[in-house]
Amino acid sequence: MNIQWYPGHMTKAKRMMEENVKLVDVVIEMLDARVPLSSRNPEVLKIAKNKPRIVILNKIDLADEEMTRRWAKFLKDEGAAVVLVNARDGKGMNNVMTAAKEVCKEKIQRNLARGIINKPIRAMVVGIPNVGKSTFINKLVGKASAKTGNKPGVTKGKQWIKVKKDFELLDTPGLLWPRFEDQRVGIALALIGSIKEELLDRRELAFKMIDLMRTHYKAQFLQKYKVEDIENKDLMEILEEITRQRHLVKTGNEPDTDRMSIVLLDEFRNGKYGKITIDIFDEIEVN
Ligand SMILES: Nc1nc2c(ncn2[C@@H]2O[C@H](COP(=O)(O)OP(=O)(O)O)[C@@H](O)[C@H]2O)c(=O)[nH]1
Ligand SMILES: [Mg+2]
Repeated sequence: MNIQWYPGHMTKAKRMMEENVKLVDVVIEMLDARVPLSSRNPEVLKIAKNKPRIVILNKIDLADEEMTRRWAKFLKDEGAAVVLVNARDGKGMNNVMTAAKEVCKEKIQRNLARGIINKPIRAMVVGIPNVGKSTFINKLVGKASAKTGNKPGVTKGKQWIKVKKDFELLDTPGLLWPRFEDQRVGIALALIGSIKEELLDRRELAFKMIDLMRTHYKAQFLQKYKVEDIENKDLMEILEEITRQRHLVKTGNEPDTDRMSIVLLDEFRNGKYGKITIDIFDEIEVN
């Protein structure tokens, strides 16, 4: 977290990943299920061009289930194996190994045909900051893991973690930079806390949040804040109204909408509105 990305960082991260990808059989791309598209870095598709890919939609406990289902289908149709997980409590983690074996089926068969047995599948995890890479690796590895260290034929300095006798993971995940070019993506990533929100106007984030909720998660929002005729009000009006409901006022009895914006973001990030997906499937143009 809190990495400032400069062009130099991106070049270095990309080069490192290109090196590491050569060492693995499968690339595990981690996305946040609330923002499957926004948390994606299209470079992965180029870097992992010829490798089997597993897409992990993580944090499913926070995302809208119907949306997650639709994104999963979309990603599958693109050619990846897709696994839905909650890396924090371990839900879905069992399916990761199955998916790895499935996408590496040909390789395993080729090895067998050549008489190569017991050669572990090797994988690496990649993703932008805060999608849950470390949590996922820790959960996958568990306590039984042992670092295998350097072995002959392995690039010096690379550490492999033995997950199972036939599955090894590169111990450091590949860190990808978020996409900054697209304003929509920037807002989505700031909402989930993946990029510094100071980079953006908090009020703008609050507006986005309110607009998303009144359009797609109205009941969940109205459970917390009572706003009459929410569809027909403008966003500033709604923000002021809920600020008053929260009794956040400045001197002169002015609603302190700046503070309310922070409250709103905190509540969202702490799951106070229930399961919410920010990347709405039908609304986003996929590139
Ligand atoms: N609710 C929820 N939180 C998660 C999940 N996976 C990770 N987190 C949280 O997300 C934050 C970032 O996770 P981390 O593993 O450090 O992300 P990394 O930057 O990609 O390594 C931490 O606070 C984790 O506890 C999940 O499946 N559900
Ligand atoms: Mg980490």
